[in-house]
Amino acid sequence: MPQIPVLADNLPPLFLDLLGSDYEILPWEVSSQSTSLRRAEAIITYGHPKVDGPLLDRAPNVRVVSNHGVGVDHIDVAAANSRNIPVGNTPGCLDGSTADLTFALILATARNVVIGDHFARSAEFTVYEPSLLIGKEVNGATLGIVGLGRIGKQVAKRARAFDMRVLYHNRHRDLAAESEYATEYRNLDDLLAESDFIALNCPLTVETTNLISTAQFAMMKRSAILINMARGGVVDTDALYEALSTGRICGAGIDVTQPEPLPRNHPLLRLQNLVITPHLGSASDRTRRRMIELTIENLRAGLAGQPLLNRVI
Ligand code: 8YV
Repeated sequence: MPQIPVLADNLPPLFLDLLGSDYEILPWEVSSQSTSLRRAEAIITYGHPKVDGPLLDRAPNVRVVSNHGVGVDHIDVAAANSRNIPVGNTPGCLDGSTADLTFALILATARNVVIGDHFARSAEFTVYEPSLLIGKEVNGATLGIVGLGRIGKQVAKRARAFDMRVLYHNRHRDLAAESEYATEYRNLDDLLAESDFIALNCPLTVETTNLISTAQFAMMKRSAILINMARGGVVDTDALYEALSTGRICGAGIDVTQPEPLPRNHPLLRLQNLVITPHLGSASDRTRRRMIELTIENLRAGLAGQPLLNRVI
């Protein structure tokens, strides 16, 4: 059987192992002269390489785009659908892992874990001093979740174990989730005003781009801590810098940025009241394996002309 040519970028050894020998992996070369694109029968997006209409026009044989991950803001899904190319993603398997990291950032930011780690290793730590690095208490505080989808619900579940009061904002109220996760619906402004911690767990869409900007920071408590596990584009980066550097809010924990990564000399990276991780939401061993498996299942189904396990519409 000849190998099926698949365009993909930088797949790790585990991905290549699980793919097996049925596929020829073509390098991510997408210029107008690209032979990879002309030959490819499928595309795997690993990381967030851009796939748009013009790229698909240069790839006449592609039958499926299989995305490793849930967020598909780097793929023009409408352009793919209009060319009858299904786009698959991997929802479900990364909710727990991403919710875990949401909590890691809540705790790290509130309780000075990173700054405390640096201090505890430094030459300055010579005497224990009880008034050192007093943080914000997480248990018993109010958490506002923006985006009570699969991941948001897992965050709500963890928050209950921390005895937190949980508010949420969604495009639509979700009465079933309100009773299952003991959450209370708020419009966005009220959620921002009432919450001690605000966790962004929504997708990046036209509606959520720069959802949190200067006006929204102005509504938050001065003691508030913002957590962004969604996409960098949900928060206006300049407004975030302004809010953190002027003390408009107390702190932020962010896993994603706009742009990503930030330029290495970006002033946000010098702020002590920011904890930042390099887009690690789903980066845990079991989850990553399952994401790869689902990406391959979608790929196989698409190539066979069968319905994808998870198709993005
Ligand atoms: C992945 C993600 O890191 O699922 C998502 O939307 O952002 C992450 O889980 C990413 O998609 C890697 O390909």
